[in-house]
Amino acid sequence: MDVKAAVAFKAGQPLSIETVQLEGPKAGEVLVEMKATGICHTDAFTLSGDDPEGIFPAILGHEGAGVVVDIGPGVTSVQKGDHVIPLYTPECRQCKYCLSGKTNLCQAIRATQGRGVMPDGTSRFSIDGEPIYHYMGTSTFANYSVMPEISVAKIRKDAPFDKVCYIGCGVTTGVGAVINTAKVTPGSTVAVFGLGGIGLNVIQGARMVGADIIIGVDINPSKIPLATQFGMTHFVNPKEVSNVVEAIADITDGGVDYSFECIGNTTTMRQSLECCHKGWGESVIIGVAGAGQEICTRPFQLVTGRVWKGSAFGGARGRTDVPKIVDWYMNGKIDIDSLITHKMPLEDINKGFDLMHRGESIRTVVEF
Ligand code: NAD
Ligand code: AHE
Ligand code: ZN
Repeated sequence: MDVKAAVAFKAGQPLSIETVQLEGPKAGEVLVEMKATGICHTDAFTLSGDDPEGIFPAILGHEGAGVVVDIGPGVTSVQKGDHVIPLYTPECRQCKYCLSGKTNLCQAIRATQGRGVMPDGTSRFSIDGEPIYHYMGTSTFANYSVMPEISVAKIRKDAPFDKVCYIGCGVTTGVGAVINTAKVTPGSTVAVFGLGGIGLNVIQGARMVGADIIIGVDINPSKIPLATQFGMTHFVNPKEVSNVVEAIADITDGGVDYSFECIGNTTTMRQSLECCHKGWGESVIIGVAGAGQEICTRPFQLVTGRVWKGSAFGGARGRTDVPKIVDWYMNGKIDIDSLITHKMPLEDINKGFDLMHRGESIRTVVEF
């Protein structure tokens, strides 16, 4: 079938709206009619050429919501008409990783997903017979996309697509990092580096679990009002203090219990470790850094009890946890609406990237 997609032909170039041919779902796959997709900084990261796994031409996008309109042979967990959120972190419930109970990083299809193809090693997208690659197993910047059955979470039908698409990445990543990865406890002190689409969800997660002090760190002070609305109690602008780590230590009597890096900058990653309290503070790296970049600190920081860890998709097991987060939204436990600052049709998707780069949006949602 012919579908409409925003194609990334080359790193560093704007996306191009194209008619693309899409093959139907093969065994174990589903065809999803995309209703809405968010634009995450990771899409911009890959488009920039900084992603070691970036492949072109490709259809980016990994924060979608839609309806299953066809299923391939052997599909049992979803049927036509089901509403779903695509999962860039699948949940097969059978691989060593899923069965470990220790991680959400299902590896059942990770190798082919990273090469931009379906589990059988081929792409379903093409233009004039030339393959267009998938992205993160989801390719949500297309009005139809094919993905493995294990890469969709079935959700309730009354949830609005234009809001819950954000649960496909940003909401789950931020809230989940607090709950699943750090397991922040009531009364804790927390620092959040980067008050964008991820960091604000870390803040709402920290407030939800009862953190006492939530310090936001950002070079863009226009983020202050929304961050405060979501639970930030203190703000540190790195451009206005001589030492970010000391500024955080001053507010918290020596350092925070938990910090979260939501920027993807190796300097702020180091600060996020070193602003943690001696003996127990934990720093969670969420931000994604470019090819060849490395983090460093004095090993003494770890010897003296600080912990450095990372979080992908908020430690969430998608098929199990995503429907619950949709319920949290529908029951008013979490706010998504305030974070969706812009909406536009697919034709304008490059404007969404521009808004992000200028720091003027939190989340732009494309509606099909
Ligand atoms: P965003 O662009 O919405 O927000 C980034 C924020 O960081 C902005 O508010 C910006 O002003 C601020 N910032 C930039 N440089 C800064 C600096 N030097 N010091 C302080 N603040 C600075 O991006 P986002 O969508 O929130 O994504 C944030 C990061 O998280 C990206 O690296 C993205 O790739 C990554 N990410 C990771 C996961 C995961 O599962 N680990 C999931 C989603 C996104
Ligand atoms: N491809 C990059 C890494 C990108 C990355 O870390 N992706 C996150 C999700 S970001 C969503 O906005 C992730 O889940 N990583 C785990 C995984 O298996 O990809 C690189 O450096 O190669
Ligand atoms: Zn993302």
